[in-house]
Amino acid sequence: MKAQLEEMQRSALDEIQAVSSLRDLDECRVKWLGRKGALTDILRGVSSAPVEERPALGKAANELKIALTEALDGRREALESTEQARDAEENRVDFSLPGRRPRRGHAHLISQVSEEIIGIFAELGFKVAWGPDIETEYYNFDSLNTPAEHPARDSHDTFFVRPGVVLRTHTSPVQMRVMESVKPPVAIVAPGRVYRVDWDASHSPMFYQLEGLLVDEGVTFADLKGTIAHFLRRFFGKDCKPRFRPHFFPFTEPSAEVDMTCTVCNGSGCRLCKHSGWIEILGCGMVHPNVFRNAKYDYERYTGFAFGFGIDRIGLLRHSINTIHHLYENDLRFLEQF
Ligand code: 2NM
Repeated sequence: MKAQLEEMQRSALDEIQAVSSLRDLDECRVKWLGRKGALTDILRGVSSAPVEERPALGKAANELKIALTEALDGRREALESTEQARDAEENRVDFSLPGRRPRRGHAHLISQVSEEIIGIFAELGFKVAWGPDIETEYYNFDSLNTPAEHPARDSHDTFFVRPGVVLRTHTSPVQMRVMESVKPPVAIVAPGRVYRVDWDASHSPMFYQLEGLLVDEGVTFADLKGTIAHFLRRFFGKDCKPRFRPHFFPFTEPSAEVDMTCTVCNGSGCRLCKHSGWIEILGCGMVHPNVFRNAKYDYERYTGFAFGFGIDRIGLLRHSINTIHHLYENDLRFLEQF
């Protein structure tokens, strides 16, 4: 029996040393020390051995168990450290490699231009006001002195959501809503999307507009002219001059359209300005008393001016882009240039 134990120890130790992976080592442990393993068999045999041999046999079997356990643990440590070393080698990180640069995005041209315009008016004390894209006919037309039979209210020009509800055709309803909730003095700009049934080379059915409104005691057309002239010079450069032409809008009286000296030829005439030297840029006027009446403003006491223009159009002019559709096609080759 003793000889059998020694023989077993020899072959077990040989086997343990020969094992080359942690998984094989586990199998080896089960084979020798497991519940159905060789050593368990021997320990069971101890009880059936002659009484006088039992203590020595039991001791020898325990020593064998300790020896095998130590050998397995030692082998495990050795295998673990070589596997770690191999792993570290295979997955080595080269800290000298240059990092991967994240692709940096940027604001869309329209966002850039509107932020810049808002900034110029903010310097003059104008606050920004927002309102819903879906508006009632009352806020989009009636409250702004635009009568029921006005051609702009036709379904050929205005998107109707349902009777009495439209996609706003300008941001003036925002200003109407502000006047209803704030007493003068008021100085706001209302930027945002507007919608018109219009789709050709130079029109998109959705585009961006910015409208301004200033109401206080003693506001005159001279204040309007000065404000517009200042804005155009700040945005297009100090050589840019405005020209006011009489016009008509239902919500202002008097009203004007404003041209500015052509950004391409600086007034001498080119294709962009159709050889006139001027480019139409915005509409404006003194707020109509009927609009003030609808807002419950005292139109004997207060006067105000308002203006509006297309943000897209101004962005195109600034960058000499020829069609509005580039702005909405989301072609990165185009957008990345700004
Ligand atoms: C324009 C031209 C002229 C305008 C009028 C108002 C309001 F609400 F005060 F009546 N807001 N914006 C206005 C006036 C807009 O855009 C071409």
